[in-house]
Amino acid sequence: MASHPDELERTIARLTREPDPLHMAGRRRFFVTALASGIAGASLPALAQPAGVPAGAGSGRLTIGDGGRGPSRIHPSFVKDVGLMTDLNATNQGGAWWNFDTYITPVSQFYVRNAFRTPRAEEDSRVDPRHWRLRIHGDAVERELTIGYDDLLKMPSRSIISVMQCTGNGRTLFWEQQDMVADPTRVTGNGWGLGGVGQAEWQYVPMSHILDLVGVKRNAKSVLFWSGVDGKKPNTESDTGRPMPYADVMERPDDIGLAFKMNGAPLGPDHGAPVRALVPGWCGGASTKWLTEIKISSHDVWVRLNTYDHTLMGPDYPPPRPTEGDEFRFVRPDQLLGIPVTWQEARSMLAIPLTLQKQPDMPSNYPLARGEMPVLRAGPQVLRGYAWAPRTGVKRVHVRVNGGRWEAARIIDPQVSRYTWVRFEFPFNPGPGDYLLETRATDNEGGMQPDSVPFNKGGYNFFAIPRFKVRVAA
Ligand SMILES: Nc1nc2c(c(=O)[nH]1)N[C@H]1C(S)=C(S)[C@@H](COP(=O)(O)O)O[C@H]1N2
Ligand SMILES: [Mo]
Repeated sequence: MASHPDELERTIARLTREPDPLHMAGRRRFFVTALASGIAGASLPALAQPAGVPAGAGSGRLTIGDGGRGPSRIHPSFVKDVGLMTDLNATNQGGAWWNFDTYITPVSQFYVRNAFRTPRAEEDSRVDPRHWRLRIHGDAVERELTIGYDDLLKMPSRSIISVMQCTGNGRTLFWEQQDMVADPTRVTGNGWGLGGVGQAEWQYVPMSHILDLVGVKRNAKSVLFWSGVDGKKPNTESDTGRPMPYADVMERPDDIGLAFKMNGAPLGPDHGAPVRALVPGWCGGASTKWLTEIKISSHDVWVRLNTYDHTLMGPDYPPPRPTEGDEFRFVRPDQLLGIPVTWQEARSMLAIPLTLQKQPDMPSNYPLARGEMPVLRAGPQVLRGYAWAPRTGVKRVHVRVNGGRWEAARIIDPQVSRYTWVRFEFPFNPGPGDYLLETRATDNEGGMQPDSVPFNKGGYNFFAIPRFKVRVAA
Protein backbone atom coordinates (compact mmCIF):
# COMPACT_ATOMS: atom_id res chain seq x y z
CA MET A 1 0.00 0.00 0.00
CA ALA A 2 3.01 2.23 0.47
CA SER A 3 3.44 4.89 -2.14
CA HIS A 4 5.93 7.58 -2.94
CA PRO A 5 5.21 11.28 -2.98
CA ASP A 6 5.70 11.17 -6.76
CA GLU A 7 3.03 8.58 -7.04
CA LEU A 8 0.65 10.69 -4.97
CA GLU A 9 1.40 13.58 -7.27
CA ARG A 10 0.62 11.50 -10.31
CA THR A 11 -2.59 10.24 -8.78
CA ILE A 12 -3.74 13.74 -8.00
CA ALA A 13 -2.72 14.97 -11.44
CA ARG A 14 -4.64 12.16 -13.06
CA LEU A 15 -7.72 12.93 -10.99
CA THR A 16 -7.61 16.65 -11.51
CA ARG A 17 -5.88 16.84 -14.88
CA GLU A 18 -4.13 19.83 -13.39
CA PRO A 19 -0.69 19.06 -12.02
CA ASP A 20 -0.23 21.01 -8.87
CA PRO A 21 3.13 20.88 -7.13
CA LEU A 22 3.05 20.35 -3.42
CA HIS A 23 4.85 22.89 -1.36
CA MET A 24 5.88 21.00 1.70
CA ALA A 25 6.46 23.20 4.65
CA GLY A 26 8.33 20.34 6.25
CA ARG A 27 6.90 21.17 9.63
CA ARG A 28 5.40 18.21 11.38
CA ARG A 29 3.88 19.87 14.34
CA PHE A 30 0.99 17.51 14.59
CA PHE A 31 0.64 13.82 14.48
CA VAL A 32 -2.73 12.29 13.80
CA THR A 33 -3.21 9.03 15.58
CA ALA A 34 -6.24 7.33 14.20
CA LEU A 35 -8.28 5.17 16.53
CA ALA A 36 -6.66 1.84 17.19
CA SER A 37 -8.35 -1.04 15.46
CA GLY A 38 -10.87 -2.93 17.48
CA ILE A 39 -12.97 0.18 18.09
CA ALA A 40 -16.12 -0.69 19.96
CA GLY A 41 -18.90 -1.03 17.43
CA ALA A 42 -21.08 1.51 19.16
CA SER A 43 -24.21 1.64 17.08
CA LEU A 44 -26.46 3.77 19.23
CA PRO A 45 -25.93 7.49 18.91
CA ALA A 46 -24.88 8.87 22.26
CA LEU A 47 -25.48 12.51 23.02
CA ALA A 48 -22.15 14.29 23.10
CA GLN A 49 -20.33 11.10 23.98
CA PRO A 50 -17.09 10.40 22.16
CA ALA A 51 -17.46 7.18 20.18
CA GLY A 52 -14.97 4.49 20.93
CA VAL A 53 -12.75 6.75 22.96
CA PRO A 54 -12.58 5.88 26.63
CA ALA A 55 -13.57 8.86 28.75
CA GLY A 56 -10.55 10.76 29.92
CA ALA A 57 -8.18 8.98 27.54
CA GLY A 58 -6.32 11.32 25.23
CA SER A 59 -7.27 10.18 21.76
CA GLY A 60 -3.99 11.59 20.54
CA ARG A 61 -5.84 13.03 17.60
CA LEU A 62 -4.89 16.31 16.05
CA THR A 63 -6.23 19.14 18.12
CA ILE A 64 -6.37 22.86 18.02
CA GLY A 65 -4.05 24.17 20.66
CA ASP A 66 -1.50 22.21 22.57
CA GLY A 67 -2.90 18.72 22.26
CA GLY A 68 -5.30 19.10 25.14
CA ARG A 69 -8.76 20.55 25.17
CA GLY A 70 -7.73 23.64 23.30
CA PRO A 71 -7.05 27.00 24.82
CA SER A 72 -9.83 29.22 26.02
CA ARG A 73 -10.36 32.02 23.54
CA ILE A 74 -12.73 34.87 24.22
CA HIS A 75 -13.46 36.74 21.04
CA PRO A 76 -15.27 40.12 21.04
CA SER A 77 -17.72 39.05 18.31
CA PHE A 78 -19.04 36.00 20.15
CA VAL A 79 -20.43 35.10 23.54
CA LYS A 80 -19.23 31.50 23.75
CA ASP A 81 -15.61 30.48 24.23
CA VAL A 82 -14.35 29.76 20.73
CA GLY A 83 -11.12 28.07 21.77
CA LEU A 84 -12.08 24.85 20.01
CA MET A 85 -12.82 26.52 16.69
CA THR A 86 -10.80 27.75 13.74
CA ASP A 87 -10.81 31.53 13.50
CA LEU A 88 -11.86 32.42 9.96
CA ASN A 89 -12.45 36.13 10.43
CA ALA A 90 -14.15 38.67 12.67
CA THR A 91 -17.55 36.98 12.79
CA ASN A 92 -17.05 33.40 11.63
CA GLN A 93 -15.68 30.41 13.49
CA GLY A 94 -15.27 27.00 11.90
CA GLY A 95 -15.59 23.61 13.52
CA ALA A 96 -12.38 21.58 13.91
CA TRP A 97 -13.82 18.63 11.97
CA TRP A 98 -10.65 16.52 12.34
CA ASN A 99 -11.40 16.44 16.07
CA PHE A 100 -15.06 15.51 15.62
CA ASP A 101 -15.83 12.28 17.41
CA THR A 102 -19.35 12.57 18.62
CA TYR A 103 -22.67 11.94 16.96
CA ILE A 104 -24.05 15.19 18.34
CA THR A 105 -21.71 18.16 17.96
CA PRO A 106 -21.24 19.88 21.33
CA VAL A 107 -22.07 23.59 21.21
CA SER A 108 -18.43 24.38 22.05
CA GLN A 109 -17.43 22.78 18.74
CA PHE A 110 -20.38 23.96 16.64
CA TYR A 111 -19.48 26.41 13.88
CA VAL A 112 -20.77 29.96 14.11
CA ARG A 113 -21.70 31.76 10.95
CA ASN A 114 -22.61 35.35 11.59
CA ALA A 115 -22.67 38.07 9.01
CA PHE A 116 -22.23 40.47 11.96
CA ARG A 117 -21.32 40.40 15.62
CA THR A 118 -23.54 38.29 17.91
CA PRO A 119 -26.21 40.55 19.44
CA ARG A 120 -26.24 40.51 23.25
CA ALA A 121 -29.31 40.66 25.47
CA GLU A 122 -27.61 43.29 27.69
CA GLU A 123 -27.29 45.63 24.73
CA ASP A 124 -30.33 44.78 22.65
CA SER A 125 -33.66 44.05 24.34
CA ARG A 126 -34.98 42.43 21.17
CA VAL A 127 -32.87 39.34 21.97
CA ASP A 128 -33.57 39.41 25.70
CA PRO A 129 -36.08 36.61 26.44
CA ARG A 130 -37.93 38.94 28.84
CA HIS A 131 -38.62 41.41 26.05
CA TRP A 132 -38.42 39.24 22.94
CA ARG A 133 -41.44 39.46 20.67
CA LEU A 134 -42.30 37.53 17.55
CA ARG A 135 -44.81 39.09 15.20
CA ILE A 136 -46.61 36.75 12.80
CA HIS A 137 -48.52 38.65 10.18
CA GLY A 138 -48.99 39.29 6.46
CA ASP A 139 -51.81 39.57 3.96
CA ALA A 140 -52.15 35.76 3.86
CA VAL A 141 -52.99 35.26 7.54
CA GLU A 142 -56.45 35.46 9.11
CA ARG A 143 -55.35 36.66 12.55
CA GLU A 144 -52.14 38.54 13.12
CA LEU A 145 -50.38 37.43 16.30
CA THR A 146 -47.54 38.66 18.52
CA ILE A 147 -46.06 36.28 21.07
CA GLY A 148 -43.43 36.46 23.82
CA TYR A 149 -40.91 33.87 24.93
CA ASP A 150 -43.18 32.46 27.68
CA ASP A 151 -45.99 32.05 25.17
CA LEU A 152 -43.66 30.09 22.92
CA LEU A 153 -42.52 27.83 25.76
CA LYS A 154 -46.16 26.94 26.50
CA MET A 155 -46.74 25.74 22.94
CA PRO A 156 -46.42 22.12 21.86
CA SER A 157 -42.84 21.43 20.83
CA ARG A 158 -40.89 18.64 19.20
CA SER A 159 -37.28 17.69 19.15
CA ILE A 160 -35.24 16.46 16.20
CA ILE A 161 -31.63 15.69 15.54
CA SER A 162 -30.49 17.47 12.42
CA VAL A 163 -27.36 18.53 10.64
CA MET A 164 -26.97 22.28 10.16
CA GLN A 165 -24.64 23.19 7.36
CA CYS A 166 -23.57 26.47 5.90
CA THR A 167 -23.89 26.25 2.14
CA GLY A 168 -20.36 27.70 2.02
CA ASN A 169 -19.01 24.63 3.81
CA GLY A 170 -16.36 23.07 1.56
CA ARG A 171 -15.83 26.28 -0.40
CA THR A 172 -12.13 25.69 0.26
CA LEU A 173 -12.34 22.75 -2.13
CA PHE A 174 -13.44 24.98 -5.01
CA TRP A 175 -10.02 26.54 -4.51
CA GLU A 176 -8.00 23.45 -3.68
CA GLN A 177 -9.57 20.91 -6.05
CA GLN A 178 -11.04 23.01 -8.85
CA ASP A 179 -8.52 25.81 -8.87
CA MET A 180 -11.25 28.47 -8.82
CA VAL A 181 -8.99 30.99 -7.20
CA ALA A 182 -8.26 33.33 -10.06
CA ASP A 183 -10.47 35.15 -12.53
CA PRO A 184 -12.68 34.47 -14.36
CA THR A 185 -13.81 31.59 -12.13
CA ARG A 186 -12.96 33.14 -8.84
CA VAL A 187 -14.86 31.88 -5.82
CA THR A 188 -14.96 34.15 -2.76
CA GLY A 189 -16.06 33.76 0.83
CA ASN A 190 -15.13 32.06 4.10
CA GLY A 191 -12.54 29.29 3.93
CA TRP A 192 -14.40 26.81 6.09
CA GLY A 193 -12.48 23.79 4.96
CA LEU A 194 -15.08 21.24 6.04
CA GLY A 195 -15.84 22.93 9.35
CA GLY A 196 -19.09 24.69 8.38
CA VAL A 197 -21.25 21.80 9.54
CA GLY A 198 -22.45 20.25 12.78
CA GLN A 199 -25.28 18.17 14.12
CA ALA A 200 -27.45 19.19 17.04
CA GLU A 201 -30.61 18.16 18.78
CA TRP A 202 -33.06 21.01 18.32
CA GLN A 203 -36.23 21.64 20.26
CA TYR A 204 -38.75 23.73 18.41
CA VAL A 205 -42.36 24.71 18.01
CA PRO A 206 -43.40 23.33 14.64
CA MET A 207 -44.72 25.64 11.96
CA SER A 208 -47.84 23.46 11.73
CA HIS A 209 -48.83 24.85 15.14
CA ILE A 210 -48.02 28.46 14.28
CA LEU A 211 -49.92 28.25 10.99
CA ASP A 212 -52.95 26.81 12.79
CA LEU A 213 -52.89 29.67 15.28
CA VAL A 214 -52.87 32.44 12.70
CA GLY A 215 -55.00 30.73 10.06
CA VAL A 216 -53.49 30.77 6.59
CA LYS A 217 -55.49 32.02 3.62
CA ARG A 218 -55.68 30.11 0.35
CA ASN A 219 -53.58 32.68 -1.45
CA ALA A 220 -50.45 32.18 0.72
CA LYS A 221 -47.32 32.14 -1.42
CA SER A 222 -44.31 32.91 0.78
CA VAL A 223 -43.17 32.71 4.38
CA LEU A 224 -40.50 35.20 5.42
CA PHE A 225 -38.40 34.40 8.51
CA TRP A 226 -36.94 37.75 9.52
CA SER A 227 -34.50 38.81 12.19
CA GLY A 228 -34.16 42.53 11.71
CA VAL A 229 -31.70 42.50 14.61
CA ASP A 230 -28.46 42.19 12.66
CA GLY A 231 -27.78 43.50 9.20
CA LYS A 232 -25.74 45.64 6.91
CA LYS A 233 -26.36 48.69 9.04
CA PRO A 234 -27.93 47.55 12.28
CA ASN A 235 -31.15 49.43 13.03
CA THR A 236 -31.37 51.23 9.70
CA GLU A 237 -30.60 48.31 7.43
CA SER A 238 -31.06 45.27 9.62
CA ASP A 239 -31.51 43.20 6.51
CA THR A 240 -31.07 39.62 7.70
CA GLY A 241 -33.86 37.17 7.03
CA ARG A 242 -34.84 34.59 4.50
CA PRO A 243 -38.12 33.85 2.71
CA MET A 244 -39.32 30.37 1.73
CA PRO A 245 -42.07 29.42 -0.67
CA TYR A 246 -45.18 28.54 1.36
CA ALA A 247 -45.44 25.25 -0.55
CA ASP A 248 -41.98 24.26 0.76
CA VAL A 249 -43.12 24.84 4.34
CA MET A 250 -46.30 22.83 3.73
CA GLU A 251 -44.27 19.90 2.43
CA ARG A 252 -43.04 19.33 6.02
CA PRO A 253 -44.69 21.78 8.45
CA ASP A 254 -43.84 19.55 11.43
CA ASP A 255 -40.11 19.53 10.63
CA ILE A 256 -39.70 23.27 10.16
CA GLY A 257 -40.17 25.45 13.20
CA LEU A 258 -39.02 27.91 15.80
CA ALA A 259 -36.09 26.51 17.76
CA PHE A 260 -35.42 27.55 21.34
CA LYS A 261 -33.15 24.75 22.57
CA MET A 262 -29.96 23.23 21.18
CA ASN A 263 -28.60 19.98 22.65
CA GLY A 264 -31.02 20.26 25.58
CA ALA A 265 -30.02 23.75 26.72
CA PRO A 266 -31.57 27.11 25.88
CA LEU A 267 -30.18 28.37 22.58
CA GLY A 268 -26.98 30.35 23.15
CA PRO A 269 -26.60 33.91 21.85
CA ASP A 270 -24.19 32.89 19.06
CA HIS A 271 -26.70 30.38 17.74
CA GLY A 272 -29.68 32.71 17.65
CA ALA A 273 -31.00 33.18 21.20
CA PRO A 274 -33.66 33.31 22.27
CA VAL A 275 -35.38 31.87 19.17
CA ARG A 276 -34.27 31.00 15.66
CA ALA A 277 -35.93 29.48 12.63
CA LEU A 278 -35.06 25.86 11.93
CA VAL A 279 -35.24 24.60 8.36
CA PRO A 280 -33.59 21.17 8.49
CA GLY A 281 -31.88 19.98 5.33
CA TRP A 282 -31.66 23.40 3.71
CA CYS A 283 -28.57 25.57 3.88
CA GLY A 284 -28.04 27.02 7.36
CA GLY A 285 -28.76 30.46 5.93
CA ALA A 286 -32.48 29.57 5.84
CA SER A 287 -32.44 29.11 9.62
CA THR A 288 -32.65 32.76 10.59
CA LYS A 289 -31.18 33.46 14.02
CA TRP A 290 -32.56 36.10 16.44
CA LEU A 291 -35.97 35.71 14.84
CA THR A 292 -38.47 38.53 15.45
CA GLU A 293 -40.93 38.37 12.56
CA ILE A 294 -42.70 35.88 10.33
CA LYS A 295 -44.55 37.35 7.38
CA ILE A 296 -46.89 35.16 5.36
CA SER A 297 -47.75 36.81 2.06
CA SER A 298 -49.67 36.26 -1.12
CA HIS A 299 -46.64 37.42 -3.12
CA ASP A 300 -42.92 36.63 -3.35
CA VAL A 301 -40.52 38.49 -1.10
CA TRP A 302 -36.94 39.42 -2.05
CA VAL A 303 -34.26 40.22 0.51
CA ARG A 304 -30.45 40.19 0.56
CA LEU A 305 -30.25 36.45 1.29
CA ASN A 306 -32.28 35.28 -1.72
CA THR A 307 -30.95 37.77 -4.29
CA TYR A 308 -27.33 38.91 -4.42
CA ASP A 309 -26.09 37.06 -1.36
CA HIS A 310 -26.45 33.36 -0.60
CA THR A 311 -27.57 32.53 -4.13
CA LEU A 312 -26.00 30.44 -6.88
CA MET A 313 -24.57 32.98 -9.29
CA GLY A 314 -22.77 31.92 -12.45
CA PRO A 315 -23.26 30.89 -16.06
CA ASP A 316 -25.03 27.66 -15.07
CA TYR A 317 -27.57 29.42 -12.91
CA PRO A 318 -30.06 31.74 -14.65
CA PRO A 319 -31.53 34.04 -11.98
CA PRO A 320 -35.26 34.23 -11.31
CA ARG A 321 -37.32 37.19 -12.50
CA PRO A 322 -39.51 39.27 -10.25
CA THR A 323 -43.21 39.35 -10.94
CA GLU A 324 -45.84 42.03 -10.51
CA GLY A 325 -46.67 42.61 -6.86
CA ASP A 326 -43.43 41.16 -5.43
CA GLU A 327 -42.10 42.72 -2.25
CA PHE A 328 -38.53 44.02 -1.90
CA ARG A 329 -36.88 44.52 1.50
CA PHE A 330 -33.64 46.43 1.29
CA VAL A 331 -33.04 45.16 -2.27
CA ARG A 332 -33.94 46.33 -5.77
CA PRO A 333 -35.40 44.25 -8.63
CA ASP A 334 -32.08 44.50 -10.50
CA GLN A 335 -30.36 42.72 -7.60
CA LEU A 336 -32.00 39.34 -8.32
CA LEU A 337 -28.69 37.84 -9.40
CA GLY A 338 -28.87 34.14 -8.55
CA ILE A 339 -30.86 31.12 -7.51
CA PRO A 340 -31.55 30.85 -3.77
CA VAL A 341 -29.74 27.92 -2.14
CA THR A 342 -32.06 25.37 -0.56
CA TRP A 343 -31.53 21.60 -0.11
CA GLN A 344 -28.06 20.34 0.68
CA GLU A 345 -26.83 17.38 -1.38
CA ALA A 346 -25.10 14.20 -0.20
CA ARG A 347 -21.69 14.91 1.32
CA SER A 348 -19.00 13.13 3.28
CA MET A 349 -15.72 13.86 4.98
CA LEU A 350 -12.94 12.23 6.90
CA ALA A 351 -12.05 13.43 10.39
CA ILE A 352 -8.69 14.53 8.98
CA PRO A 353 -7.59 18.10 8.24
CA LEU A 354 -7.25 19.16 4.61
CA THR A 355 -3.89 20.06 3.18
CA LEU A 356 -4.37 23.68 2.17
CA GLN A 357 -2.29 24.97 -0.69
CA LYS A 358 -4.33 27.39 -2.76
CA GLN A 359 -6.96 28.94 -0.53
CA PRO A 360 -6.43 32.68 -0.29
CA ASP A 361 -6.32 32.97 3.51
CA MET A 362 -5.32 30.39 6.07
CA PRO A 363 -7.60 30.29 9.13
CA SER A 364 -5.57 31.99 11.83
CA ASN A 365 -5.26 28.93 14.05
CA TYR A 366 -5.44 26.08 11.57
CA PRO A 367 -3.31 23.18 12.83
CA LEU A 368 -1.41 22.70 9.56
CA ALA A 369 0.82 25.20 7.80
CA ARG A 370 0.13 25.95 4.14
CA GLY A 371 1.04 22.88 2.10
CA GLU A 372 1.56 20.71 5.15
CA MET A 373 0.05 17.24 5.19
CA PRO A 374 -1.38 15.61 8.30
CA VAL A 375 0.79 12.73 9.46
CA LEU A 376 -0.53 9.26 10.24
CA ARG A 377 1.41 6.45 11.82
CA ALA A 378 2.15 3.34 9.77
CA GLY A 379 0.30 0.10 10.43
CA PRO A 380 -3.27 -1.04 11.00
CA GLN A 381 -5.70 1.63 12.08
CA VAL A 382 -9.28 2.69 11.62
CA LEU A 383 -10.07 5.97 9.89
CA ARG A 384 -13.35 7.68 10.55
CA GLY A 385 -15.63 10.15 8.91
CA TYR A 386 -19.12 11.60 8.60
CA ALA A 387 -21.71 11.53 5.81
CA TRP A 388 -25.05 13.27 5.39
CA ALA A 389 -27.70 13.61 2.69
CA PRO A 390 -30.68 15.42 4.16
CA ARG A 391 -32.96 15.18 1.14
CA THR A 392 -33.31 11.39 1.39
CA GLY A 393 -30.75 10.07 3.87
CA VAL A 394 -27.40 8.32 3.43
CA LYS A 395 -27.50 4.90 1.82
CA ARG A 396 -23.81 4.08 1.46
CA VAL A 397 -20.35 5.54 1.87
CA HIS A 398 -17.34 4.49 -0.16
CA VAL A 399 -13.68 5.24 0.28
CA ARG A 400 -10.81 4.93 -2.14
CA VAL A 401 -7.09 5.09 -1.71
CA ASN A 402 -4.77 6.56 -4.35
CA GLY A 403 -7.42 6.47 -7.05
CA GLY A 404 -7.91 2.69 -6.69
CA ARG A 405 -11.16 0.79 -6.24
CA TRP A 406 -14.04 2.29 -4.28
CA GLU A 407 -14.50 0.20 -1.14
CA ALA A 408 -17.58 0.28 1.07
CA ALA A 409 -17.02 1.93 4.45
CA ARG A 410 -18.79 0.66 7.56
CA ILE A 411 -21.58 2.97 8.69
CA ILE A 412 -21.70 2.89 12.46
CA ASP A 413 -24.79 4.97 13.27
CA PRO A 414 -28.40 4.28 12.42
CA GLN A 415 -29.94 6.81 10.04
CA VAL A 416 -32.29 8.27 12.64
CA SER A 417 -33.97 10.44 10.03
CA ARG A 418 -33.01 11.81 6.65
CA TYR A 419 -31.72 14.93 8.42
CA THR A 420 -29.13 13.12 10.54
CA TRP A 421 -25.57 12.35 9.60
CA VAL A 422 -23.91 8.99 10.10
CA ARG A 423 -20.40 8.22 11.16
CA PHE A 424 -18.46 5.70 9.12
CA GLU A 425 -15.13 3.96 9.49
CA PHE A 426 -12.80 1.84 7.42
CA PRO A 427 -9.62 -0.09 8.09
CA PHE A 428 -6.39 1.39 6.75
CA ASN A 429 -3.06 -0.37 6.98
CA PRO A 430 -0.50 1.85 5.30
CA GLY A 431 3.23 1.63 5.04
CA PRO A 432 5.26 4.82 4.98
CA GLY A 433 4.49 7.14 2.09
CA ASP A 434 1.99 9.69 0.91
CA TYR A 435 -1.60 8.84 0.18
CA LEU A 436 -4.69 10.35 -1.34
CA LEU A 437 -7.93 9.38 0.41
CA GLU A 438 -11.37 10.14 -1.02
CA THR A 439 -14.86 9.60 0.38
CA ARG A 440 -18.14 9.36 -1.52
CA ALA A 441 -21.65 9.32 -0.08
CA THR A 442 -24.66 7.92 -1.92
CA ASP A 443 -28.15 8.98 -0.89
CA ASN A 444 -31.29 6.86 -0.80
CA GLU A 445 -32.29 7.89 -4.30
CA GLY A 446 -28.92 6.89 -5.74
CA GLY A 447 -27.58 10.44 -5.85
CA MET A 448 -23.81 10.20 -5.52
CA GLN A 449 -21.13 12.78 -4.88
CA PRO A 450 -19.64 13.83 -8.24
CA ASP A 451 -15.98 14.47 -9.12
CA SER A 452 -16.58 18.20 -9.44
CA VAL A 453 -19.37 20.75 -9.24
CA PRO A 454 -20.05 23.74 -11.52
CA PHE A 455 -18.67 27.16 -10.65
CA ASN A 456 -20.75 29.62 -8.68
CA LYS A 457 -19.39 32.94 -7.53
CA GLY A 458 -20.10 32.52 -3.81
CA GLY A 459 -18.59 29.03 -3.71
CA TYR A 460 -21.79 27.48 -2.36
CA ASN A 461 -22.87 23.84 -2.38
CA PHE A 462 -19.49 22.19 -2.82
CA PHE A 463 -20.73 18.61 -2.64
CA ALA A 464 -18.11 16.96 -4.85
CA ILE A 465 -15.89 14.13 -3.57
CA PRO A 466 -13.40 15.63 -1.08
CA ARG A 467 -9.73 14.66 -1.36
CA PHE A 468 -7.54 14.22 1.70
CA LYS A 469 -3.79 14.00 1.41
CA VAL A 470 -1.99 12.23 4.24
CA ARG A 471 1.61 11.37 4.93
CA VAL A 472 2.36 8.13 6.71
CA ALA A 473 5.45 8.39 8.83
CA ALA A 474 8.28 5.96 8.35
N1 LIG B 1 -29.92 36.70 11.94
C1 LIG B 1 -29.03 35.90 11.34
N2 LIG B 1 -29.36 34.63 11.09
C2 LIG B 1 -28.48 33.80 10.50
C3 LIG B 1 -27.20 34.27 10.08
C4 LIG B 1 -26.86 35.61 10.38
O1 LIG B 1 -25.75 36.09 10.09
N3 LIG B 1 -27.79 36.39 11.01
N4 LIG B 1 -26.36 33.40 9.41
C5 LIG B 1 -27.02 32.28 8.71
C6 LIG B 1 -26.11 31.33 8.15
S1 LIG B 1 -25.38 31.78 6.69
C7 LIG B 1 -25.92 30.10 8.70
S2 LIG B 1 -24.96 28.94 7.93
C8 LIG B 1 -26.53 29.73 10.00
C9 LIG B 1 -25.45 29.34 10.98
O2 LIG B 1 -25.96 28.96 12.21
P1 LIG B 1 -24.99 28.81 13.45
O3 LIG B 1 -24.14 30.03 13.55
O4 LIG B 1 -25.89 28.58 14.61
O5 LIG B 1 -24.13 27.59 13.18
O6 LIG B 1 -27.27 30.80 10.55
C10 LIG B 1 -28.00 31.57 9.63
N5 LIG B 1 -28.85 32.51 10.31
MO1 LIG C 1 -24.37 29.91 5.85
